[in-house]
Amino acid sequence: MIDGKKVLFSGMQATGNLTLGNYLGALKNWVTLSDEYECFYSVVDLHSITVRQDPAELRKRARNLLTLYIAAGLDPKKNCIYYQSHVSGHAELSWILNCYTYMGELNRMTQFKDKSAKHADNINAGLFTYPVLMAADILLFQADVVPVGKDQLQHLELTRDIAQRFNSIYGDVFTVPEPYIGKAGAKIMSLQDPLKKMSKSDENPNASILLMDDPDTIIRKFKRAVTDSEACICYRDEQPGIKNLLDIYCACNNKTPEEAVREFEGKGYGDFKLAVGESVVSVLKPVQDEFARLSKDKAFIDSVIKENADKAGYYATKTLRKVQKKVGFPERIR
Ligand code: ATP
Ligand code: LTN
Repeated sequence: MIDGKKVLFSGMQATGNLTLGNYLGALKNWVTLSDEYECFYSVVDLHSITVRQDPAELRKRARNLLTLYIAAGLDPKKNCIYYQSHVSGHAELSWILNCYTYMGELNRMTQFKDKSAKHADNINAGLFTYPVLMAADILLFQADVVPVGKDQLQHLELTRDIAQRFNSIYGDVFTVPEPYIGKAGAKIMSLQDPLKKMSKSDENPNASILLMDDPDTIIRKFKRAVTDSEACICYRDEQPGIKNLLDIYCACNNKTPEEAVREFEGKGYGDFKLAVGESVVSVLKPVQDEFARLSKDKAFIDSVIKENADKAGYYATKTLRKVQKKVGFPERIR
C-alpha cells in the first residue's frame, strides 16, 4: 500500500514496434486502472538485452515507448513511468531471487522455449533467468496487481511461487501479486494466422497492426485478414479469424461478443472487416497524434524521466534494504 492505495506494476519491452495486441492486451488496461491504484509502469530495458540489440536503436525505442505510455493516456504526475535501467534495485533483487528459484521451474517456461528456438545462436543465461528479473520487477514495488496479456500468466504464477517461498522462510516480506487480465483483448491473434498470437517480432507485415500504422494501412491489413468460408459472423473457436476480429472490435468499442454478433447479423465479411478497421483507426489516431506532439517536447519528457526514476528508486530501495537484511547481509554503517 502506498498512501492508502494498492500498488500496480507492469512493464513492456522496448523491442520492435508495438502492436495492437500490446495496446489492447496491456496498455489500454493500464490507463483504465491508473486511477484506482498507485501505479509503476516501466520500460523494461534490462529485459530487452536478452536478445541482441543495436544500442542506438534500443535507446531510441525505449524513449519512444516511454513517450507512448504518456500518449496512450497515462499521466506521468500520477503514474510512475520510468526506465528499468535507472533503478538498480531491479538487478540487485533479481540476483537474490535467482537463489530462491529452481532450474526446473525456469525449464518449464514456454516463452523461454519459444525465444530460444527463435534465437538459437544466442541462448544466453539472461534469457533463461528472465522470469526471475520479471519477478523482481514486481516484488520490488510490493505490487498487488499486475495487468498483462495472457501470454505472461506463467511468469506471474512463478512470481507468486517465489514470493510465497521467500515469505515462508523469512516471514511477510513480499506482497503476493495477482494478475489482471482485461475482459476483451487479452490475446489478440495474428491477422494472417489466427492460431498464433499477434507479435511485434512477426516477419509478415500483414500479420500485425502496428500502433503507428496510418489509417490506410490499418484498413488494408484488415481487408486482407485471414478468415474462413463459413459466411457467419459468429463468436466460436471453430472460426478463429472471425473470433479474433470480434475480440478486436469488442476491445475497441467496449462491447461484449454477444452485442457485436447481434450488430453484424446478416452482414458480409467485407463490411465487418471494414467496421473493425475503422474502430481500430479511431482508437489509435488520438494516441498517434499525442505521440507526435509529445515527441517534440524534449524538456517535458526529460523531466518525467528524471523525476520518476527518483520516485521509483525510493520505493525500490525500501524493499531491497528489507530483503538484504532478511537474507543476512550486513547493515550499512552511515
Ligand atoms: P514479442 O512478440 O516480440 O515477444 P510481445 O509483443 O509479446 O513481444 P511484450 O513486450 O513481451 O511484447 O509484451 C508487452 C505486453 O503486451 C505484455 O503484457 C503482453 O502480455 C502483452 N501482449 C503482447 N502481445 C499480445 C497480444 N497479441 N494480445 C494481447 N496482449 C499482448
Ligand atoms: N515479460 C514481459 C514484460 C515485463 C513485465 C514485467 C510485465 C517485464 N517485467 C513485470 C509485467 C510485470 C513481457 O515480455 N511482456
